[in-house]
Amino acid sequence: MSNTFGKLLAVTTFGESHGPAIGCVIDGCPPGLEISEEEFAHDLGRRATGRSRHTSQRHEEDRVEILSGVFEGRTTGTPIALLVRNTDARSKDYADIARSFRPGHADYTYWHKYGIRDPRGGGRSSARETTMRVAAAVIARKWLRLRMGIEVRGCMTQMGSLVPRRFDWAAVEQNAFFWPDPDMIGELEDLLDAVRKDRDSIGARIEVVADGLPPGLGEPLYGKLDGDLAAALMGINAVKGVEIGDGFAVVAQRGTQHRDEITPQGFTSNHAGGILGGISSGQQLRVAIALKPTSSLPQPGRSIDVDGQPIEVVTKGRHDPCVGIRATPIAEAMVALVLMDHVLRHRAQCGDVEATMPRVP
Ligand code: EPS
Repeated sequence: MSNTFGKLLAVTTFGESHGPAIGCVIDGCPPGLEISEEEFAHDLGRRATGRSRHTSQRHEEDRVEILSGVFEGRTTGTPIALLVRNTDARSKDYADIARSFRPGHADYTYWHKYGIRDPRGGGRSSARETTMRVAAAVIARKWLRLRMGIEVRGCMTQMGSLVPRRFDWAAVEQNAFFWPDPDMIGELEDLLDAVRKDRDSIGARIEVVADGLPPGLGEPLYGKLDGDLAAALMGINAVKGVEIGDGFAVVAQRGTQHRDEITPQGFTSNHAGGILGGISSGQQLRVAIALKPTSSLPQPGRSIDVDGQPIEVVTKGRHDPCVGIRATPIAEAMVALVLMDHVLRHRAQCGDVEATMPRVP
């Protein structure tokens, strides 16, 4: 089973939602980066359950313990192991679905593939695993910021049919949805209250940008930056679509409209999303993901049990009416981890290449 991603910065996660703990091992982090357990709290809190009434009400402290790879507050270049203990699992909620399959959930395919599963909280398929991606990315984001001047940030840009009417980055961290239009928070709350009242769920779109990238990250064929970003983002639970730059809107565009013309003063537009031929152009990186509505629903749905008999499934427990609400820090994390991996890969092969042309701003 593939539980590791990245080449030179390789992150392996382990653990189940209702097991004693979840954790990760980060291999390849350069030595000398200052890091403390306290620095994980902010980003883990942004992703955590139970921090607003609009997400799952499971209350986890999500406190990171550093088990290895850090000495006297600095990374040593050896594997960094991080652990988060599970403290608020309520496994009895899952007793009824241990031998049946939630429609729209990985329960069904997992059972076909492995013939066994830990049904408690979704086991390994649970979004709880993303805690460790966000934890690993705390290190990647700090390294990218300090060593490269690269900043990664994201926000939600659609929930159901609601889209922001204006865009203010300063508003994003001020509300539970990571929403850039501060005047619309009431509308989002009303929508979610209605969805919850209907015992239903709803999808969302998240956008992530990265500023400060140098040109040259990524490779032309099998190591494309956009290919690795797409795989990393598609690897987040509930993601059904990934867009780079203008994404699927390119279908309706003309070449003269889509191409980003270059002048000595810089690019005149950014339809490509900062990647040309799999390699970063030095422009802002722009990606987006589509998250499906949560499949764990309190409303009965038709399914079968492990003997193939028809049944009605009702999911109990403390589920998110919109998994997209907690997906912004997760998407940022995956982008940061891919970028750090690619910076290290670029340094390894092309670190001594001297550009013979000026970089456009
Ligand atoms: C999840 C179902 C819920 C969420 C969980 C993700 O699990 P439980 O029924 O155990 O409360 O709370 O999210 C987390 C615990 C987390 O930290 O993200 C699922 O099915 O993916």
